[in-house]
Amino acid sequence: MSGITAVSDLRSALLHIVSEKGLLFEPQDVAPYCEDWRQIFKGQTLAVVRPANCEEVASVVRFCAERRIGIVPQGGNTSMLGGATPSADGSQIVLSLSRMNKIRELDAVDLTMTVEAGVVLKAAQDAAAAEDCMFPLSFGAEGTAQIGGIVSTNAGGNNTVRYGNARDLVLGLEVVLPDGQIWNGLRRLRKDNTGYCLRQIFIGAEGTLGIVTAAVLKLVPRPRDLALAFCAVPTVQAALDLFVLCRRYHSDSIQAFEYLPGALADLVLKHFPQLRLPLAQRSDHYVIVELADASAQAGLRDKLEDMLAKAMDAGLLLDAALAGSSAERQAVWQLREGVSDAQKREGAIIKNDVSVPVSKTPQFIALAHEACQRQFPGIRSLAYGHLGDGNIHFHLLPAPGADNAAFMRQDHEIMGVINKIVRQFQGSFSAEHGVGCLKAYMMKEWRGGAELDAMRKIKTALDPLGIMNPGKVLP
Ligand code: 2HG
Ligand code: ZN
Repeated sequence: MSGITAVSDLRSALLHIVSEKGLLFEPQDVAPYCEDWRQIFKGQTLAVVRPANCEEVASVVRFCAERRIGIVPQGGNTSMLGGATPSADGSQIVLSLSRMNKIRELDAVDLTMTVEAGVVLKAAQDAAAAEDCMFPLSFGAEGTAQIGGIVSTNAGGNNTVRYGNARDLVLGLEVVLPDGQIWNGLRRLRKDNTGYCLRQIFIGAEGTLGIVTAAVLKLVPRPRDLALAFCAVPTVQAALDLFVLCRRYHSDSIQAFEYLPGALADLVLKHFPQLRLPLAQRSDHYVIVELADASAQAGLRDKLEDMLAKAMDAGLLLDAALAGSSAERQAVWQLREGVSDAQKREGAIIKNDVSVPVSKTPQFIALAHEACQRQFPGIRSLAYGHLGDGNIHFHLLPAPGADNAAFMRQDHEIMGVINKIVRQFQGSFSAEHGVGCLKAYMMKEWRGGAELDAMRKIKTALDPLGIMNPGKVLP
């Protein structure tokens, strides 16, 4: 059989499973699914398959297992690491979950919500809010990222400091296994000690062990009182000390504690001139602190003001602006969440999403800045992120006037410099974005020996044919 006939046979077989609405193969239709949003990975695909339900996903998987075709699951395509991009040889299919976007159930007593994989995070948040609840996961790409991808990368974000990451917010899963069996683990139990905790194997597996088609998410009561301050602080150490102070007085209320260097705020304001710095004076270091409470009478604004006064007395604070309305609060979050897009507009960028023990963040940031300048003079380094989780996004931009392509070719070398320091603090090279294909080569060095061996055994046991998101996570 010729290659062309084989491909058209395959497409008609897939068409039989998912019908016309569920199959794309024209170059202009599949193009958006073949490139990541950062535009650093470009693949090709046999077809983009968009099943309407779990049974269709299972049939597609069974079909691909029979023919040994690699399957690349894809949600909102917001992976930072090429985790959802097909390979360049065009031998794989992209399995998009975006048509599976139903909210199946929401129970305000159980504080649970059962959603399909293609539900966009923002839609899940809105559905929870409509029932006076909150789904607390929140990050810049929430208008695009989908639950399946979020679960599969164990996404974190701005509220992890209080509510944990995806792993902590999932009670149950529905997964199509690599042999096409459907595992219905959509239990919404707070306690369930029946053997291995299977769902946790799929959370963060980036689609290499099976396809998450639905999840039971944990909700919390919707906060009725919120207080947010945008603060200027003298140093990163002061930012950390402010976090510790805040935790001492308000450990139950801290919902977000974010660090932003002045240079990064400048960059966001450069690319989004409609945004405003909430303070009269520029600073080299900013912190966003947000408190939240389910009670409308929690008096959080006064509490936050008191705490900031203490911080000022202790020399930890230069200035602070408290959001006086929800519009002011949103404006601060727009500034924070504009960071990824502003960096993309700026041009080439090498990203490190690392974590170290919270106490070590100032030291880590200082050492990493120094090492970068020493080894790549003129390079621009920007460290920011979820200080309350010890999760720092340490990003590198080329020196002004440098050649972008040549800079990007140095990515392994540059990431190596940062990661050497991360190791000094027993940190992780991936805190919340996953491994994808971009960082799979690091797994051997960081998770070698018994740990990688166990991971490989799990992979081989569940996916002996190696058809699930090949080339991702494991080297
Ligand atoms: C954030 O914290 C996200 O804003 C994205 O994790 C970070 O653009 C990035 O790499
Ligand atoms: Zn982040």
